[in-house]
Amino acid sequence: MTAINEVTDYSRDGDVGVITLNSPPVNALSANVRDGLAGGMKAALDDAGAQSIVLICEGRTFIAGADITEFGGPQKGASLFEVQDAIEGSTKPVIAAIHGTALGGGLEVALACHYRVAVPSARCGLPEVNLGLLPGAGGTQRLPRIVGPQKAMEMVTSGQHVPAKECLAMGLVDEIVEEGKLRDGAVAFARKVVAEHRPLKKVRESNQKVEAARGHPEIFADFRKANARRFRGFLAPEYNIRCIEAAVNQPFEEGLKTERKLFGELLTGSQSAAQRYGFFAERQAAKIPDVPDDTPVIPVNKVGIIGAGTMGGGIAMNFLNIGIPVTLVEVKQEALDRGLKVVRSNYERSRTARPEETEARMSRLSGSLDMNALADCDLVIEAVFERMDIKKDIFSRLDAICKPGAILATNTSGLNVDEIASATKRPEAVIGLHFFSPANVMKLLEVVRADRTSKEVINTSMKLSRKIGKIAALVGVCPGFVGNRILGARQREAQKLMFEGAMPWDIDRVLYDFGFPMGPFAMSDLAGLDIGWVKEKSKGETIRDVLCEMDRRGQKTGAGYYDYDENRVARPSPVTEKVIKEFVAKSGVNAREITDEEILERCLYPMVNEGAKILEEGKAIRASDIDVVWQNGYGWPVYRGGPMWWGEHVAGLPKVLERMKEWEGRMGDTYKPAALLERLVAEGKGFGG
Ligand code: 3H9
Repeated sequence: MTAINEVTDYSRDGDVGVITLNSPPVNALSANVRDGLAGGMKAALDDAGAQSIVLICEGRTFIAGADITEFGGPQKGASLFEVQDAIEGSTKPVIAAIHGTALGGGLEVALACHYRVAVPSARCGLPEVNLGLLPGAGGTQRLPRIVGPQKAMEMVTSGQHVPAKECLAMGLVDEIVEEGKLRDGAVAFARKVVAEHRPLKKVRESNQKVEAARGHPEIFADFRKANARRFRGFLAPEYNIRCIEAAVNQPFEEGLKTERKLFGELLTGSQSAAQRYGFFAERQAAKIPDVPDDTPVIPVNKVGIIGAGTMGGGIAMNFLNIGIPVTLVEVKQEALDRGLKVVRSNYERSRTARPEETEARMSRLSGSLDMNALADCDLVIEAVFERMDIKKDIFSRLDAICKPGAILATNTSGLNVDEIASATKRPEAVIGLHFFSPANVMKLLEVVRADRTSKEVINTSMKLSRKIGKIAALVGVCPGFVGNRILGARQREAQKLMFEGAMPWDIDRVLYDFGFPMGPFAMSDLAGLDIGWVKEKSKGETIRDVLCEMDRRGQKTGAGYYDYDENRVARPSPVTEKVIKEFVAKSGVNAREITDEEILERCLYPMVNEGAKILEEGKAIRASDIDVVWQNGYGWPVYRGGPMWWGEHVAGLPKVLERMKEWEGRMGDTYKPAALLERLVAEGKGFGG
C-alpha cells in the first residue's frame, strides 16, 4: 500500500488498482481529497500491474460532496475538473464503489468514472439545491444523459437521496454488490469489465436521452408550472432547470460552460450564503457547550403521551414510526377512541405508508384511561391544553406513578417549565419538548431546559429528536420560549400597523412577498379568530372582537379578516375595511398611508430585537439556534437565513438599531433596543462574535 497523501492510499488487489479515500467525517472534496484523487489516479495509471481502477472510501460514506467550508475561499490544490478529466480520460476503466451517500460533487466524481457499483443501503443524489446551488462539476450535464431530463430535473430541484435499487433501475448505478462486501464486489466487477472487454463508458458521450428531448420545450415549461408554488422565491431551482435545458440544447462542453456560469452566480449570491449558513446552523444546534456529546443517554424504549388530541396523536406518530411503542392516555373513552382513530387515518391518508406498515405502527399504539399505565414508560410527554393548574396536577401524579429515571416532558408552547417541574420531587427529570403542529410533519422541536433539568435528560432529548427526524434547538424558560416569543413581537406590530391605517391584506402581502407561506391575518383566519375569544365577555374592544361578534370567525365561517368564496379563496373584505376604519376613527387615531417598506421593517426589526434580548438573557445558546427555530417552525424563508442572519447580513444591525430607537422615541418602550444590539453596533460586531 502506498500513501498518496494523508487522506489517500493506493493499493493493489491482484490486477486491480484501488484508490482509497479516508477523510472523515464525510470524505468531502477538500483540497487534500482532490490532490489525493489526482495523485491516486496517477499512481494507478503508472502501475503496470493494474488493469483497472476502483475508487472507494473509508468511513461512513462515499464522497458526500464538495467541502462546503471551502466555498468563497481561494482555490487550492488540484481542481475538481482536473480530477474528473483524469478519471474520465483514463485508459484503464475506473469504477466508483459507493456506500453511504454519493452526493453533489461526490456523485459528480462517480459520474466521471466509467462504471459505478453500490451496496444496497447506498444513496445517490445532487442536493446542491438545498444549499442554494446547482451541481457545478458537470452533474447537470451528465445526469440527464443517464436518467433523462425529466427525472434529472426532479432530482436536482428536490435534492432527493435516491436509494441504490432505484439508481440501478435508472442506470445511475451499474451493479449492486453485497452489503458489507463493497471492496470485494467492486474489484470483482472491475475484473469483469476487463475480462469482457467492456468499453470505457463516458457519460458525456451518451446523447440519446437529451437529444430525444430537443425541440420539446414543453417538458421544461410544464415542470416549472407544476412546481411554481414549491419553488416560489428560490433562485436555485430555476437555475438548475436552466442547466438541464442547456444539457438538452447545447453540446456537452457548452453545457458545462453554462453550468459553470450559473453555479458562479448562485455561489456569490445571498440566497446560497443564507442556505449554507442554515446547513451548518442546524448541525450546530445539536451541540450544547456544557452537555458534551458523551453525556450518558437514557434508553427510551417505551413512550407515554397524555392527551390524545391532535397534538398528542401527532407526537405519538413520531415514535411509532421508528418502532417505539406508545401508550396514549385520555380521561374519556370517547376522546381516546377519537385520538386513536385520527392516528390511524393519518397513516391511511399518508402517501408513504403502505397498509402493512400502518398495521405494524398501529400495533405499537395502545390507549388507556388510567395514568398508571405509564408506570414503565421511559419518557412521558404531557400534551394537554395550556393551563398551569392542570399541568401541575398531571406532573405531581406522574411523579408518583413513573419509574425512577423516566423523563417527564411537557409539550407546553410557552408556560413556565420550572413551575411545572416544581410539582414533582424530581425536577431534574423534567424538560419541555415543544412540538409544532402537525407534530408528525413539522420538523422543529424546541427542547426547553428548565433550571434543574439534568444533562442526561437534555442529551437524551436532543439525540432522540434526531432519531425521530426532528431538528431540535435547546432553549431556556421564558414566556413563549424562542419561537412564540419572537412571533409575539411580529404579531404585535401587525396589529399596530392595522391601527395606524394598513389593511390586513397589505401586511400579509408584504410578508408573503418576503417569502413567508402566509401573513399573520391569513394565518388567523385559517386558525380561527375565535381562539381564546369568549362570546359572553366580548365587548368590541378590539378589531378581532368586533369581527367575531359579527360571526366573522375565519375560514370556517366563510369570513374573517378576508372574505372567502366557496373554494376558500380569500379576497380583501370591504366589510373588514369598514370595521377597521371605524374602529381606528373611534380611537382618535389619524390613519395614514403606510409604505410596504415600513410594513416590512416594522414587522421584522422588532423580531431581530427580540432575538437579541433572548440572546442577552441566555435563553438561546447562539443566534443561529434562533434562526433554526424560525426556519423550521415558523416558515421564515430559508433563502433569507433566519431573523438573526437577515438582521445582521441583509438589513444591517446599525439600521435595525437606528429604527428601533426612532420608534422608541415616537411610540414608547415596546421598541426599546436590546442592550446586546446596542453593544454589538457600538463594537461593530455581529451576532456571531
Ligand atoms: C457540492 O458538492 C458542489 C459541487 O456540485 C460543485 C463543486 C464545484 N462539506 O450531516 P451530518 C460535516 S455542494 C463540509 O451531521 P449525517 C457536517 O457539517 C455539497 N462539511 O452527518 C458535520 O460536521 P460536524 C453537496 C460537511 O451522517 C459532519 O460533516 N453535498 C459536508 O447525518 C457530519 O454531518 C451536500 O449537500 C460537506 N459537504 O449526514 C451533502 N457534509 O460534525 C451535505 C457534511 O462538525 N451533507 N459535513 O457538525 C449531508 O447531507 C450530510 O452531512 C450527510 C451525512 C448525508 C452526508
